[in-house]
Amino acid sequence: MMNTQKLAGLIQKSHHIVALTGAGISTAAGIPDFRGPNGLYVTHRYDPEKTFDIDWFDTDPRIFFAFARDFLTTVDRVQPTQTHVFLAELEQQGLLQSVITQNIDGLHQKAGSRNVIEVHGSFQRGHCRGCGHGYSYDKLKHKILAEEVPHCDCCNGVIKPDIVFYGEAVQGMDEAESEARHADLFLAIGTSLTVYPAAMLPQFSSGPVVSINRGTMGEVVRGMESIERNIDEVFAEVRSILSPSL
Ligand code: CNA
Ligand code: ZN
Repeated sequence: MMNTQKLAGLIQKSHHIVALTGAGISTAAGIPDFRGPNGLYVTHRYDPEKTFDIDWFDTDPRIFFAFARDFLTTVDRVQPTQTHVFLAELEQQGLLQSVITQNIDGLHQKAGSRNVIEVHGSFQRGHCRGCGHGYSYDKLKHKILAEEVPHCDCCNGVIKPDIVFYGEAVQGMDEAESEARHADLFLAIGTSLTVYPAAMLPQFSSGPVVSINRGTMGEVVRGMESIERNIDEVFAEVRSILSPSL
């Protein structure tokens, strides 16, 4: 059975830790996930199948931008969790090489992580669906908050943030796969491992795979061990085992 003592031991002897994170790492910061007890699939505050579907976006973008206004306002005022900070510390110590994230909340960067592969994209930029004109975060955010649907200055087309919708190709997958193949320890944190192809990444790992996640998971990765507990509690324990003085 995997526990925090064993996990701390694995972290200590690894040099190329790779973390794959999902929405569960950010729930403690106040951002709802999809499939957790207060997730969007449960509360139906927004319907993820419509909100993040590219065909729905092109049919009626108001559904997505209602969510986006809410999300951007939330993200601006939330702070990274202890676990985001811990992963940034492991990177600074040279133990962790990269964070592959399915999240679009920017909290890894806010916590100080440098090598972040955002396979589902981010809000940091946007592009016009009509003419392809690029928009910076500030410009995009201003338009999202000011208009029901943000329109392009050049062609009046709809501007879409560069996040990956259902029906669109994921980003940085080659790099993510290569990182996974180099991993001597692969941590899947706060992800139900149900969204493909990101959910395939653990199986490429050269080292042990440990999932830190509560709740129902997708297809089991062969040989994966799990700690089914609260994420911040797990990493607070791991951190105090590794550096008892902190
Ligand atoms: P998911 O399918 O919602 O899974 C999250 C998992 O985390 C669930 O199994 C939860 O039970 C578990 N969980 C939540 N909180 C905790 C906690 N404190 N301790 C332990 N376990 C916990 O999310 P995935 O990321 O796997 O699904 C992929 C989608 C969700 C990605 O495309 C994300 O972009 C998308 N998403 C991202 C955000 C964000 O950026 N913060 C928010 C909501 C959804
Ligand atoms: Zn345009």
